[in-house]
Amino acid sequence: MELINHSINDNIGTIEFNNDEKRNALTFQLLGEMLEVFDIFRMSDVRVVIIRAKPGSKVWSAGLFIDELPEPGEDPLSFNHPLERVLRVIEEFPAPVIAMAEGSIWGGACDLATTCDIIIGTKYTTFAITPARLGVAYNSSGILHVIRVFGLHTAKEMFFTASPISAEKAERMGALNHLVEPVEIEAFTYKLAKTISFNSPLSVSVAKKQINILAKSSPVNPMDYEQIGELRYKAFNSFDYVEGKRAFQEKRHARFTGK
Ligand code: YXS
Repeated sequence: MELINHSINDNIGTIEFNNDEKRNALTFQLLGEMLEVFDIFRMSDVRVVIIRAKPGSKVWSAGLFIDELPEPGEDPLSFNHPLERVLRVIEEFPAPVIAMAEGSIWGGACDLATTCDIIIGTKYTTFAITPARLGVAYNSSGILHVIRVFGLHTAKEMFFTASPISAEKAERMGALNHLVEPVEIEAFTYKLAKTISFNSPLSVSVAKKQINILAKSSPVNPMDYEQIGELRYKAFNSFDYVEGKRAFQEKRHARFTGK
């Protein structure tokens, strides 16, 4: 594994991002390594998983690696995208998954953090949902994660502005389970994980599954779903989508036209 470090101690599995120079951007390789580690954890007696960046990281993850966004016309967040596969593995993993997020969280990494069962942060743990910065139309499962965790109005503001919301606001919205001092986050997180690991893993895994099933909102009617597909195709087949990625790569502000 190059882009993540992993370990198992006292039934607690840890995944640590190891891609600082690219601000832990979620490359296909990093996501593939996460899938491999979850397979290892599934075959071990892991009762809690912690996903973290290196101590002192100002950025937990900068989201999807923009250079790997596909050409126009191809869904940048398709069902089988490695990030979507990681999110489904986290949701289905029998043990709780804790995001120990000391730094800022961007784009698809917000989807990753909000899919985890518990998020522990510090005053640096801001959340920025960025599709609008890149001309992308996020997928429905990711939008649902954000609505469920932040609430309708805040989710809209996050998608419309692409601006970070503060850790304090995230805690007020219930998106952060705990907001602790940077120097305390590691001890606090592992203490919480240890408490969970001493409980019945069967009872804990059944509770996770039940809560996930019961929390799912009412099914979207097929017509609406098809319309969403049409709208998303329009976005990821647009000039704005090309311009968003190019502007990032050229380190300039994007000039969107809405076409
Ligand atoms: O110039 P070098 O080669 O050193 O590389 C720079 C950045 O280009 C690179 N980097 C990234 N490369 C690809 N994809 C990324 N998401 C990404 N983020 C960073 O890492 C090197 C250091 O970055 P730098 O100098 O900007 O670091 P900084 O500490 O000044 O700023 C940290 C950030 C996170 C505030 C800044 O890097 C940033 O704004 N990154 C982009 C965040 C973002 O827009 N993420 C969304 C990715 S797209 C996605 O997740 C979905 C498609 S969606 O947008 O729909 O949610």
